Amino acid sequence: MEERGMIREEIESLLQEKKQKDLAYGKILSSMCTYPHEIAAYAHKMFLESNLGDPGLFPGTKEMEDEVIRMVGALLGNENAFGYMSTGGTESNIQVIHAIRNRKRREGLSEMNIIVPETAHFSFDKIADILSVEVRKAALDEDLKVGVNSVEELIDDKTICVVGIAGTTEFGQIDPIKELASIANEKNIFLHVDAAFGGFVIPFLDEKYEFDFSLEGVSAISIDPHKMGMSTIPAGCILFREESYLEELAVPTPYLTTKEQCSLIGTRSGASAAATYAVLKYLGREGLKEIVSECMRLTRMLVSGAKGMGISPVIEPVMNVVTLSFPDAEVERVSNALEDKGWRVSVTRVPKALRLVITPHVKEEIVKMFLEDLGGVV
Ligand code: 0PR
Repeated sequence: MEERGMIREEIESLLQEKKQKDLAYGKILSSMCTYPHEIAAYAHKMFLESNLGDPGLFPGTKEMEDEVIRMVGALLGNENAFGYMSTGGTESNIQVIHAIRNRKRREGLSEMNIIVPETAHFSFDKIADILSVEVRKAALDEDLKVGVNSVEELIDDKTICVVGIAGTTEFGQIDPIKELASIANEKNIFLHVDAAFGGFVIPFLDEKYEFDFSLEGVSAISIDPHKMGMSTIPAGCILFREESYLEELAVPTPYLTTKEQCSLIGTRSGASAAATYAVLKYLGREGLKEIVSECMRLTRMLVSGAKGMGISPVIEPVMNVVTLSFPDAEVERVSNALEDKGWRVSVTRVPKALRLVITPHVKEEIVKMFLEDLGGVV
């Protein structure tokens, strides 16, 4: 830092310069995030100083957080779910496993494992490291859903949790949550559903999937307003069916306005709670459904354009994620050539494929332009 500050105009031009270096979302097809809705940005700015780490000072913001948890719980089959707004899917996943780990440790278990699909997000690798639980990866079936038999084979008397994914990061696939829920019920194991991406998509698809608290065996869900919920970053939600699991996370906070805290982080953005509250109230289920329907229309348009060039999807898209198959070495070449044309795309691990996420900033003209460039490249 310099000894003397700069004038405002200089700062503004520095900021402009940096902003120019960032990419606009327009040609980004690799991101699960998008522009926040205008009303979310408005609310975020209005509550910039609000800190949910000390909610007694910001009771209005706290009311909005509680209302978000109620609205999102209701969307996911249980308006009486218990939880809080996290910084996103990573924190939510960590805290769910943290809660069940604490419960089992109190009950005297020392070695523990959890079972996640091979497609699980890398936040579960962080969990293995931070929480010292073994993370076992279950094999997939041919549709890239977790194989229920593989999950069952991995379960032993040290298994404290099974994880299913409702909207996998790489393929947008939905695991057979109903089958996982019946295993969880039968064996009395905690089932966590990672719906960080899918939570704001699946309820609005034409096809109906059972994946939420309406299934008795589902004990917890992660869902992220900062992905398909059109909110600002950072906004995640962690939801438990039973309050007692949230209490496993409580730490006493003697000198604050509240007696205890359950979040992983201390100081916590009230701005993104306000943003989420505002955008969910503004759009309602109808507005969210419209957004998802348009993403799905463009997803189908993209897939049929690709098929017209002889390129097949790895799976018929279930959600707004498209993965296109190429011979192995060809994927890298295609993805590099597209990047040279200004697109941002990604490549999946296994099977290797070109991955495109059709988030709300992806408009019809963008899909048409992309298909033209894809045609040129292949
Ligand atoms: N669970 C699932 C199923 C996810 O897809 C993700 C993130 C997480 C958990 C973790 O969420 P947070 O990153 O909010 O903690 N999936 C995206 C991914 O890793 C996140 C992302 C978004 C990455 C935008 C890049 C990007 O530009 O691909």
